Order: sequence, then C-alpha cells, then structure tokens
Amino acid sequence: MASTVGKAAVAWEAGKDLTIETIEVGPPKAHEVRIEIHYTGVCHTDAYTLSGKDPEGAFPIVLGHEGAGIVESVGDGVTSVKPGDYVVALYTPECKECKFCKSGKTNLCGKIRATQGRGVMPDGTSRFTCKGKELLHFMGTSTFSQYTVVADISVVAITKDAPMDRTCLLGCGITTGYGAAVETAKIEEGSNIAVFGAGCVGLSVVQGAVQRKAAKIIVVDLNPNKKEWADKFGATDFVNPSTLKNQTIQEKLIEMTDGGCDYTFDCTGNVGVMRAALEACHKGWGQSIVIGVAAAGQEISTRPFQLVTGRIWRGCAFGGIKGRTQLPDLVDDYMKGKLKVDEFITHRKPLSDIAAAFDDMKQGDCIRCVVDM
Ligand code: NAD
Ligand code: AHE
Ligand code: ZN
Repeated sequence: MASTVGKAAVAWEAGKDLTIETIEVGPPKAHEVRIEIHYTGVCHTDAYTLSGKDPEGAFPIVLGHEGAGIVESVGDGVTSVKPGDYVVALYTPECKECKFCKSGKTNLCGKIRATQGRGVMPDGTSRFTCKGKELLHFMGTSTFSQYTVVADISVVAITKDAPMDRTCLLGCGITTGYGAAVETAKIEEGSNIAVFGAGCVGLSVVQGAVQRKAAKIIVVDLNPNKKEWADKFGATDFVNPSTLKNQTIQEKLIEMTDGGCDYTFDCTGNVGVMRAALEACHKGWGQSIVIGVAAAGQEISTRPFQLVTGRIWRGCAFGGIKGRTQLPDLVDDYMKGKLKVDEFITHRKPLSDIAAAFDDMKQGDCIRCVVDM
C-alpha cells in the first residue's frame, strides 16, 4: 500500500492558529486502520492542547479527536473493521485484553496509552509528513485531517444509516457527558443532581439525568444565556453563581436540595468549581464527578472532612463508555430518537475555515461546531 495525500489542519506551534496544509499520510501498518475523515467536531480539549497548557502537548501535531469517516484501507491482522465501513474514531481505545479492559471497573484501556500520549503510533513512529517534517498524532485519532491512521482498537464501525456530520459528535462531547451520567454515576430515579457548566458536555449530562428520571436537575453557569439551553435539554433549575448574595454556590445548592446533591458534575475544568461541586454533595453519599480538563499545574483541594463525612470525589474520561462495545448502541439510540445529537450543533465550517471554528468555540453561543472535511 502507498501513502496518500490530503489536506489537514496542522498545529505547528503552541498558541498559533492552525494552518491548512497538504500532508502525506502513510499506509496503515499491522493492526492499523486508515480512515477518510468526513466530519469532525472541535472540542475544548483541542484548544487546550493548542494553547500549550497540556503537559502532553507537543508540536507540530495534527489535532482533533471527535471524528467520523469511512475506512479507506487496513493493515495486516485487522479483523474488526474493513474498507468501506462507516466509523467513529476512539480516543479511549478498547483492546478487550489488557488488565484495564478485563477489570470490568473502567473504560480506560492501557494497551497503547503510552505511545498515544507521546503522539506516535503503537510502533513508536508517525504516519504524517508535511514539507519533509514529521507531524505528531493526537489522542490516537488526529481527526483534523482528511486521512488519518489509527490503531485498530481506536475505531468502531457503526451503522451506515447514521449521518456522519452528527455521529462525529459521539466521538467525544456528547458521549462524555451522557456516559458520565448514566454509566459512571449511574444516576438513580429521583436523584437530585447539579451540573456545573452548560456546554456540550454539561448539557449531555443533563440529557443523561433526564433519561434516568432525576428529580432536580440544576444547571450552574456564569453565562445567563445558558438558562435557555438548560431548559431546552430538560433541566429543572438554573443558577448563575454571580447573582448570589451572601451565599456560596455550594450553600445555595445544599439549600435547594434539602442537604445536598446526590450527584454533581464539573463540566468546566475550573478547579475552584470542582471544589464547589464536591462540597455541594449530600453528606454520607453524594458523589462529585470531575469531567473538565484543568491546565497543567492546577490542583484541587477541599477539607478532608468533606470525604470523611462520606462524599465521594471521582472523575471519568469519555464518560466511562467503552467505545467498541457501547458506541454502536448509542448511535442506534440516536437513530431511534432516544438520544439528542442534532440539537448540539450550533455552528458549521469547512476545513479551510477551521481556525474560525476555534474562535467560535470561545463564544458563549457555541455548543458544537462541526467541520466538513
Ligand atoms: P464549554 O466551554 O462549551 O462549556 C463550559 C461551560 O462552563 C460554559 O457554558 C461556561 O459558561 C461555563 N463556565 C465556565 N466557568 C464557569 C464557572 N466558574 N462556573 C459555572 N460555569 C462556568 O465546554 P465543553 O465542551 O462542554 O467541555 C467542558 C470541559 O470538559 C472542558 O474542560 C473539556 O476540556 C472537558 N472535556 C473532558 C472530557 C473527558 O473525557 N473528561 C471530554 C470532553 C471534554
Ligand atoms: N493530556 C492532558 C489530559 C487531558 C485529558 O484528561 N483528556 C481526557 C479526554 S478530554 C477529551 O476532550 C482523557 O481521556 N483522559 C484520560 C487519558 O488517558 O488521557 C493532561 O493534562 O496531561
Ligand atoms: Zn473532547
């Protein structure tokens, strides 16, 4: 098999806009898959790594991790997908054989995490070249490229009936929030919950909480325009912490829920918010789930008494969802009208305008921008 050539948005250095380049994408080696990416979402984690604040961020790199496309070719030994399959790339792979996958306790797969974090394929090399320079891979997916190569454990085939400009969003934001609610927290009927941050992730938590028949679903956001979004997804209450007088947000939530929430979710990446979310939990059993990604050097703190008195502080990646096992069912739920996806798309851009998609994302009115590759 030969290299192929396509356009990609390349991040040459931290803090600089992506530029559109023609790149060469090498053929897939054993247990690798080359995908023609049709659509990709843009996630805050892409912006975080581009900013230079990600300790694992290295450049030059092809970012992007929320992509859907069609398998173009496969390397030796690939049996799980074939050319022509419609797929979603998985930044949380699932090998089904490592200690993590077999534990039944986590969706984090250990098989390729080390090389993924270094921006290379499992054999330690890159498949991307531009102007004679090697480019790094990102999160094992690099979906900001018309062609990408991923490990066969980092991709899942889904029904061809599902539109790829929607299913791409199941590659991160929606699955992350929804999974955090239904798979990680396993919210029970009648629970009181609070969601800090009403972006794609937070609204997806709300969607999961509605499905689980939570009683109070309180959205907390500094942006007053997010009340409308919270309502649209089925939240029961909205609190803007900046409007509170002589009361912290945790005090307000404890007051609203007769002693504290059963589950809270940080969907902001702000470590002060993470503390408030933990402290808004009910004594004895309340659980706070950290989803937001905080920048390098940031740390969380609280009085240990908060944990001694039974509150639980935990977190999850990709919502705790096992991509190869569970994502096809989420796509089916979307097709049956049981899972909202279209509602998250507020902006669309062609690949040539992807830098503007990063600007859009920073505006309060953008939930998700889908890029047409
Ligand atoms: P977003 O920016 O669209 O939404 C964040 C929301 O938080 C915004 O509405 C903003 O107004 C609100 N906010 C900011 N500061 C606040 C504060 N102090 N109090 C209350 N609200 C505040 O982001 P998103 O795409 O929904 O992603 C949310 C976070 O989740 C990001 O940090 C992202 O990197 C992370 N993330 C994590 C995973 C994972 O697997 N753990 C996956 C996807 C995204
Ligand atoms: N590289 C960062 C960590 C970033 C991070 O936590 N990523 C999440 C997914 S965010 C998707 O938008 C994740 O999957 N974490 C688990 C993992 O294994 O990376 C840092 O701070 O070092
Ligand atoms: Zn993401």
